[in-house]
Amino acid sequence: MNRRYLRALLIGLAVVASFVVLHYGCQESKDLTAGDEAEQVYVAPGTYDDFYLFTSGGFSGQIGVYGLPSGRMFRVIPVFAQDPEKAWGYSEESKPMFMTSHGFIPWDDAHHPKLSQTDGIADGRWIFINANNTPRVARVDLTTFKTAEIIEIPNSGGNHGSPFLTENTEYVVASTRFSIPIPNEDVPISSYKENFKGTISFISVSKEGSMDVAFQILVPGFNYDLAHAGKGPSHGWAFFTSYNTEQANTLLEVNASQNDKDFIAAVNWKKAEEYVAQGKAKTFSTSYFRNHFDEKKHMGFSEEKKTVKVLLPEDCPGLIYYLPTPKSPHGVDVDPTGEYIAAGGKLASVIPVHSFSKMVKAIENKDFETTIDGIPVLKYESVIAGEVTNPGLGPLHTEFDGNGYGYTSSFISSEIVKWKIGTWEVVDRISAYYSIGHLCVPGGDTRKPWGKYVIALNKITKDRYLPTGPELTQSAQLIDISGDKMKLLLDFPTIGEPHYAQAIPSDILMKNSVKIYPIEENENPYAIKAEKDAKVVREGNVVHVYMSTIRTHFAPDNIEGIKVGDVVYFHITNLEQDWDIPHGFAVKGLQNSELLVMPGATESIVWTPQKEGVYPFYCTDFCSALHQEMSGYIRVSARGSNVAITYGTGK
Ligand code: RUQ
Ligand code: CUA
Repeated sequence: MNRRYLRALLIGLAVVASFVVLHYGCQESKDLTAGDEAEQVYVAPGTYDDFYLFTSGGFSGQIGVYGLPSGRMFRVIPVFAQDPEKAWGYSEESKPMFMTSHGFIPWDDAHHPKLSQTDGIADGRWIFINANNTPRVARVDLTTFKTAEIIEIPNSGGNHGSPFLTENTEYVVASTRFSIPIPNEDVPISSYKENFKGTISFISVSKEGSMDVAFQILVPGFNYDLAHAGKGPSHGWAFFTSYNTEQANTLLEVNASQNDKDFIAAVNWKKAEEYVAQGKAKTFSTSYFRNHFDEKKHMGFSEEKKTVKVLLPEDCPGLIYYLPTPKSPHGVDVDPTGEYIAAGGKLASVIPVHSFSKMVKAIENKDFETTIDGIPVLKYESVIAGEVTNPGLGPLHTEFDGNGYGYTSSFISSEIVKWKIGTWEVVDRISAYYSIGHLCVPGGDTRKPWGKYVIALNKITKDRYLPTGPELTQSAQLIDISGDKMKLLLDFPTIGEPHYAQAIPSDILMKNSVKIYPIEENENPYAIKAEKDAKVVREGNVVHVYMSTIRTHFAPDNIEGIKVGDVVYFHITNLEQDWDIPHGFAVKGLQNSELLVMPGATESIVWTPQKEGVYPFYCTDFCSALHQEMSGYIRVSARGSNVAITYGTGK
């Protein structure tokens, strides 16, 4: 057999083999998809072993992505905070994502990640998270792990009770933590009781994910803390805790802890939709921004909105009721059946659990204690299903396992308490290291929890890890809940302060992961599709550099004719069409961050050189064996010089 023949035979075999692989590969992924959908609907607790865990970064403003059960961190998704690693908030394309009615805001405090749902089950399309400080909600696309949209919430004093979702992601709900004058105006703080109000917002989410503030409800000036929407029979309702029903405006630790009971506000949002359709909403002028990132243009866009619809409870009977709830409640969590509504009364000695069906009956019977600003207050005895006694000190949040148990975090006694729905008895407890805030059971706030683990999200870790100066790490702890007794498996440090976290089986997300952006679909106005299109264009003081990257060079890599004080835009298109081959870009003295450009994407960054000389630039991502060779020079001449623009690679 001669050599050439052998080669042809081998190539032939390879073609057949790859066809077989491709063919059966496709076949298999088809079956997998169908299987996953079926499992997602009929899932039993404990079906899945591996999960993605999304933790809020708290004061870091980001989302952390971890694997479970390993506890290993995979990624930080930049959301409300600038991230120089990925140029998020530094690149020209991402800057619009940070626009608000207060201008460009490069930071926030992100608390509660929440996976999108279909039929009350996490579906893996998106994860939402709130900005607490300058009220906003972000939507992150889970095919790219990238922030896709950020909407500002008008008439809000702090967006803590957010972003909780209705069963089919019809709405993201949000409530204001701090009451303020609405519309905001210059009044004495001591006029709190007359002038300050709260709002509850319903943000609609379209099929494609785009958000809009559908309507708000103006409510008495309490502090609204957390929320959860109903599910199953209670679908159509949403529940919001409140504290400071005393309406104190100073020394809240004392003055807002007077009343034995505060309220859970129960909102009938289907009724609200009817009232809005009937034209019962008032139109308030305001200003808020909606920013979205266009995946084809690889650019963010920002639009300002000027009005919002507001419903007043006194005009809308049946819209909202108050459920008395002991004492300064924090979390409010709805069990998988949708019947029970558990509150975490920070200062309460029990966990009060309300019954949805009793609430409906109490409303029918007009079992009201009183009415506040048009909102009927139901009688506690008429709505309470049971109280979990001895729940630990400072109960905050509850998640469910789908097997009939609730798990409540108790901050002060630093433990997780497991209790039985229906009998309300505590059946197990486990210590957390230390000061647990939120906790997360995979799917633990949905109609079909996946169970298996509970993750404790802890604020304080003194004596647990190596010291790191005055501030120590926060941590998560992985606890097995598959047996009768909770068992600690693992603990691991987390970035930022983890408030809430959500977990989803890895199977659901993995198959949707985007690997590259097709270069032919790149619609960025500064993109170039081939090296031959690279160019440097001067327009007065402004210079646009249209540059490409591919292993392992830039085109162009030598640029001359730039002058001191020019405003130089580098528009970098990464021509790679291979998974996990980003290229970076950094130039000496750039008053900004690097760029890290994904395969097929375009990003831009601006530089104003201050001094003449020659400036190296290079790729920051170790992309191949010749990564160190991936570099170039820019010559910067004096302002008045007549060095012409020239550029090229390999000349
Ligand atoms: S809150 S514990 Cu936003 Cu409970 Cu953090
Ligand atoms: Cu491209 Cu290193």
